[in-house]
Amino acid sequence: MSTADLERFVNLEAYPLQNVKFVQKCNETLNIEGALTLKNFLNEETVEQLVKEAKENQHKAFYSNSTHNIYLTPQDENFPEDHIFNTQITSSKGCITTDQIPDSSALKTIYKSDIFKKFIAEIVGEKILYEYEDPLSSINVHYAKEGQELGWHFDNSSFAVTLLLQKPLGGGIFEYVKNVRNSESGEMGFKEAEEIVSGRSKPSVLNIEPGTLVLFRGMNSMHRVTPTVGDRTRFLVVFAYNAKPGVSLSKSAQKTFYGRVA
Ligand SMILES: O=C(O)CCC(=O)C(=O)O
Ligand SMILES: [Fe+2]
Repeated sequence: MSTADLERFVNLEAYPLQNVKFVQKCNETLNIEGALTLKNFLNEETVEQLVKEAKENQHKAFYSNSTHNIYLTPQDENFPEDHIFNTQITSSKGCITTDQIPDSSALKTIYKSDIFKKFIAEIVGEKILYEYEDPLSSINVHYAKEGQELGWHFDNSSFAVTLLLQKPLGGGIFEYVKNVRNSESGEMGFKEAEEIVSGRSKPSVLNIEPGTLVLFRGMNSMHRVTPTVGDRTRFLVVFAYNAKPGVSLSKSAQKTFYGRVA
């Protein structure tokens, strides 16, 4: 695949994905800030087309409400009920899966592009990135209707790639605090996490517009998306990759996130 395929959708003039200096700058920003945002990564026509597709497929979305702790793990009775480890957070959203996105979609061209994958890999310090083996998990579109939100959490994967397609009238703000925990050393970050959840510590905010590409390290940076306000639904694409080939999302996670198993 050449740049010609990507050029139809991605602003390669502003963001030369194969330029060593540019990639290095992105890598530095991600490491320093914990997040990288590339505004107008998608061109306007592509955002419009993808919003249209997202609307056409919205009726297929699986809506879930869940309560979870910030670590997305089961409760642990070795900690008191009111300990931050056991504090229950609510999240609610709709989601469609890779197999529900048309093969002709720009999302599939970008996600599968060797140039794009290499760009992301270099920024996050992996050699090669692979698609998910199962037909559901590689590309998801999230829908957050009025009142829906993603509560404070850490991701299970070391990095996340997202594209905002439609911004709500109010709310839907991405807030984060860098390096609250250290999953490598096992530092859980209880004290800081408690201050964030209770609202005593103020998070950073990412300014994300439709067409912005976001890369963030969600495994150690605690983050949330505030409730959508107003009747324009938030549409957000998540691209998920693996550092190894042949990985599928666990069947239980598929059931929780998608309401079905591939
Ligand atoms: O909706 C977003 O902007 C972030 C999504 C997210 O944090 C997640 O899916 O884990
Ligand atoms: Fe997340």
